Amino acid sequence: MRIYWLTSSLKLLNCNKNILRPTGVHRNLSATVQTNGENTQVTPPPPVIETVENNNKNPQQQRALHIAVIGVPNVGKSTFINNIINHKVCPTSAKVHTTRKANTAILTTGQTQLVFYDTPGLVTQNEIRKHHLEQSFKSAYRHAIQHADIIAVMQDASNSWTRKELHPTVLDTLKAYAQLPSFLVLNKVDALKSKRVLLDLIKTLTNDTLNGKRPSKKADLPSREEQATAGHPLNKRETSWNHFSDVFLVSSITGSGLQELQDYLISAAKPRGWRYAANVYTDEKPESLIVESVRARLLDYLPQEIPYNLKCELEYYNVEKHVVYTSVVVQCPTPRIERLICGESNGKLRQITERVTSDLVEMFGQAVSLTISTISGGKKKA
Ligand SMILES: Nc1nc2c(ncn2[C@@H]2O[C@H](COP(=O)(O)OP(=O)(O)OP(=O)(O)O)[C@@H](O)[C@H]2O)c(=O)[nH]1
Ligand SMILES: [Mg+2]
Repeated sequence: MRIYWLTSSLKLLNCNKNILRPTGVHRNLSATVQTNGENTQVTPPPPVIETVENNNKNPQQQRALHIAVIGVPNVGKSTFINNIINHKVCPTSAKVHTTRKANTAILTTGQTQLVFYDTPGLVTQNEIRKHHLEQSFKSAYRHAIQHADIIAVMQDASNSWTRKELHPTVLDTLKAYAQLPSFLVLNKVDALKSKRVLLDLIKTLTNDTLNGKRPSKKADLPSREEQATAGHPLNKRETSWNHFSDVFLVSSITGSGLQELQDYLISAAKPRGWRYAANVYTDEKPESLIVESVRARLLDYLPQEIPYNLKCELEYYNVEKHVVYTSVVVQCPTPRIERLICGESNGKLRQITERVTSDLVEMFGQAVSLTISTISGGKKKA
């Protein structure tokens, strides 16, 4: 098992700027404009990114690795993926449950294509019920893992309440897919006052299997009976995993440690044809990225549970002369909540709109004209 320390602060961002030219989300799908309930097909927008220079067009020489990134809500999975591919394709927010379905993010460099599956935070059935989450929450990460060659388990190293234990949902997932290799990513190390806790944390989470004496196959996992006779009471909750092949310490925000992780994944890639063209960063539809970006910023700007009860819908989407024109409607359950979103003289809504617009400009690499309107009790307010 290897551990990767923080040695390469911000290297990734600098390095990738050379590999990937200024970019946006590639889309070759025909856009659908919805106006007054009618669907009109419009010409697909031109690709908005420059093609990454790729000298390796021969599929025989291509390599690829598909990585499922899993972890409990808010550990930084989406931020990590955006920064490791050096491109914003996954909406993020400071609140939990920002990602609601599996998103794909792609990095193609040299001969290798890395495909990351961003997943919703792992939740129990009880949490799904309690927070009115869609059942797709569970199926989304299953879908991601089923398509993955390797699992990245992300843990928030800065959270002193949760960092010492792998959540039961994470362990259940690892057990269910024990045939897949996995590695541990301790994220948010920038937020730690002292890095001294990290070594203990690694020992705890890996069950001190750093000395290389760990079993590597599912068949090697001890049975419940063996655990009991080995002095592990059956009712003792498991909180660690013996089978991580590596541990990485990263800060997805500063980029620290991401270059090593990228190199590791590139070296683990298998000889295999690429699933996506070299100039594609996501297979997500732009319409869906727009709605998810609005939703993510509403989570940031509105207090407590309020944003979770809002419904966002795309009203219009079109690309003309390299400008994305789009509008999103936010359905509010009550006029009071609508007033809260709009703020005095619509100041808050304007702020949210500006913030989402700059997110979308970053995503698409194109000018964006966005309108967000609110609706409550059937009355619309732009
Ligand atoms: N300090 C610090 N904050 C981070 C880091 N990575 C992510 N965050 C913050 O953590 C919060 C959650 O980030 P996300 O990327 O949305 O987390 P997530 O795991 O995708 O969350 P869900 O989609 O809700 O499961 C955001 O406020 C991020 O800015 C990091 O390395 N350091
Ligand atoms: Mg997320």
